[in-house]
Amino acid sequence: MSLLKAKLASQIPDLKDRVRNLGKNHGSKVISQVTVEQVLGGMRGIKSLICDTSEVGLDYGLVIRGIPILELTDKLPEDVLWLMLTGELPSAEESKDLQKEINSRMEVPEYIWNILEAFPKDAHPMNVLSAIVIALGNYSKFRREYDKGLKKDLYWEYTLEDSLDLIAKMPVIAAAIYRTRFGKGDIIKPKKDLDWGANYAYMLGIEGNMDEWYKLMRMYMVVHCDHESGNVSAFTSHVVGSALSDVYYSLSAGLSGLAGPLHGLANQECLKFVLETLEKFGKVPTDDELRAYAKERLDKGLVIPGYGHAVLRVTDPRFTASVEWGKKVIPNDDRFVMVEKLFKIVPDLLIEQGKAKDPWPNVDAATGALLYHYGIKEFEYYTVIFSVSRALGICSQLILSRAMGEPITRPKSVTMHWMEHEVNKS
Ligand code: HAX
Repeated sequence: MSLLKAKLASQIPDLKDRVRNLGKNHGSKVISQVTVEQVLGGMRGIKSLICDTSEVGLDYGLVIRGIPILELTDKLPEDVLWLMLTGELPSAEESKDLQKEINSRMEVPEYIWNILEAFPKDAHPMNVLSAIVIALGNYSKFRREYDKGLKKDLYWEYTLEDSLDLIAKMPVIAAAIYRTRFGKGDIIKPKKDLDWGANYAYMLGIEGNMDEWYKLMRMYMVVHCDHESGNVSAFTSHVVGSALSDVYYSLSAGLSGLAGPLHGLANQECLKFVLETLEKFGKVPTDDELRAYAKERLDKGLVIPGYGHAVLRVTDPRFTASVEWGKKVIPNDDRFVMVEKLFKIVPDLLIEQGKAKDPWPNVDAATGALLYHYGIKEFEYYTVIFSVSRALGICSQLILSRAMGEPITRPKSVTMHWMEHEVNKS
């Protein structure tokens, strides 16, 4: 048994007890009320999900199991996976064991390469990724065992098995999508002696300062890995998983949500906006030029990608992590200079416009400039990199949800007529 599985097996009985006690002793306690505005406004702020892997404070951002994300940026992504699942960082031995476990599951079945080949050359990389994740589900151990009559107590074990299989294969598939889709040459196989994040960086086939590139990729994988469970991708995966669909179906559904421009696709939209601006001005524009250009965009009713957030009301610490990296390593790169200039200009413009509740940069505002510098210039690919990282959080949430024995998700909807009648009663 892997050390991670053994650790979870020792912790899960207590988690189950806590769930049972909460329901039994406090089941009718009110913890949140719902207003009409919240129903009309995308369910903002309604406390209706349990997620232990991480929490997001509106005035401090992402905290993973009690540790602010900026204190985790030099950790290995697999160590953060362990942290999300168990609540503790792993020892050196536990970390090595998890790495070994992941490395032993990286092989991708042959039929997946045929599916990859069959996609049209102009397919969006997220479209390809979502489809391939579903296709991998043919090997779901959870589904196979469920069909044989799996006991509920063991759901989490096979969800863990599927999750480790899928997490191991994500970078292999994602790198293959990059190389095939953008004519980069043959697919590169993983190296057995590299950690998960560095292996992904290696398989993309980038040349240059590999040590720095590996470090950047590990940091990227850590900062994008989770953002509690109400965001579109995690919530979608949770809902699909609650029907006992396997991890492959659940993650693929979540990634389809991540592919939306208001969510993870903002990652590509940000660099697109930066490149278009540089092209329009033929140089880094002055502050006044950039202010006028961004305002024109707002006046046309378009969003400024990388700014605003449904929960946060401060600069996203994940943006800060990328900017700190950029300041150290690529301070004079035009794309990075643009990121810093936008940070100086956009919040005031959004405040002046008075619509966005959060005028500050989010996770997506800076990473594109870093990836571009290291040679990943095809911005349509950026959300795939985000997805590889987000698989860590989404899978962790699914494993813990099964461990807690959560039931199928089924909120109540109401008709417009019911709502109008209800508000006019009082
Ligand atoms: N530029 C222009 N207008 C913006 C804006 C931005 N960056 N952010 C919010 N607004 C507008 C909204 O479009 C909305 O306008 P309408 O009333 O005309 O519809 C108004 O301000 C109120 O929106 P809000 O309540 O502040 O924001 P929401 O919670 O509804 O949405 C979003 C949050 C992140 C979707 C939003 O801020 C946005 O569209 N930002 C740009 C896209 C982006 O960067 N997305 C990535 C978010 C992080 C993430 O999930 N990454 O994966």
